[in-house]
Amino acid sequence: MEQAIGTTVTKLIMDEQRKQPSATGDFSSLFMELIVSLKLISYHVNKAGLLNIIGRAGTTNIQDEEQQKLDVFANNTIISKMEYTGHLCGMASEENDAIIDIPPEYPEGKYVLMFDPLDGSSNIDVNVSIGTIFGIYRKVSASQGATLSDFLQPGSNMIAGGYVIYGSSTMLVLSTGHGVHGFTLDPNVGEFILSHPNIRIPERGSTYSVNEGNYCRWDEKTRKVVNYFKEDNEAEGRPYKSRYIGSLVSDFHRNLLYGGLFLYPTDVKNPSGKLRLLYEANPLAFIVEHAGGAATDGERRILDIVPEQLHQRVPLFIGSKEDVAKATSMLSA
Ligand code: AHM
Ligand code: MG
Repeated sequence: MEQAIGTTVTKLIMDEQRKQPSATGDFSSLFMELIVSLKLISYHVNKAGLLNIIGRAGTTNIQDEEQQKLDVFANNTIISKMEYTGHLCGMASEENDAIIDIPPEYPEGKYVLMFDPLDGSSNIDVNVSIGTIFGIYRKVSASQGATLSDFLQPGSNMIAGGYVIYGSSTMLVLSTGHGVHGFTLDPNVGEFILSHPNIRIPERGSTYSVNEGNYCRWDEKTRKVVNYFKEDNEAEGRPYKSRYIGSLVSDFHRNLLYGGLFLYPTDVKNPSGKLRLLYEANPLAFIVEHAGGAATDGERRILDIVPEQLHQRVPLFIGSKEDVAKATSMLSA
């Protein structure tokens, strides 16, 4: 269904639900609650400086309440807002070592939620845009409660994924498998309003994004890939521009809208890459593919990888289809 500018995210979710006659409304209801937690996080991120909640956990505020770091606040907000919905059988967060079970006083549901509550949180103190990344899957195990197998699903099983960027405005970018839509939070009405319907990433970009400070730690193939995009070849539209914020959601969001390649390859210090498969790579790969782009680990499609551990790291090459294909083919040559 074509969505008009001004549509709320609630309407889009309801429309998607009605397209599936067997839908019970559980997913819509789950998602509505997730949106509330994202709005709460946005509110706190925006007033972080004012409330003096930036900085270390363990300090006390004027009411003698314990202050929380923003990433702890974001994590607790999502867990406490989602655990009682009755739609989840468990959660996994970048901030928690183990699976987060649903407390026994609440009913369990048929979905699992995996999330990075506040990605790029080392940038909070310098006012750089940060984000929340999430993916929702169906429970696959038959047992009561969630088991590890419910979380170690390939990203291709995801039924909804996306992120929120807390930038000059707060934006939610979402896919339920039918295109990618961007919603901007209108702070006056407190609603995410459709501002970027049917986002498509350009087939090829003109920007590469990587922490080039790691150059000395890369292998020869990775260096060649980056050198390729920096090479002077006007006929082929190179060199590409270099843009690296160091905040994955921000770097990804820019490349999604303008095109380009983001890479966080392996290096001597990060032999498996730095970014997390479940909480970072998979949801962004889901978004980029539904927007016409691609994501690999330098060899395999990210969404095909069957995770072996909750906090598995993965090298990530993500963005415009042609740019990712070029990098991947150079790496596997
Ligand atoms: P985090 O999940 O602890 O915030 O770390 C992930 C962040 C990403 O936002 C960003 O792309 C990357 O780490 C930056 O790493 P580096 O500083 O090594 O370039
Ligand atoms: Mg992160």
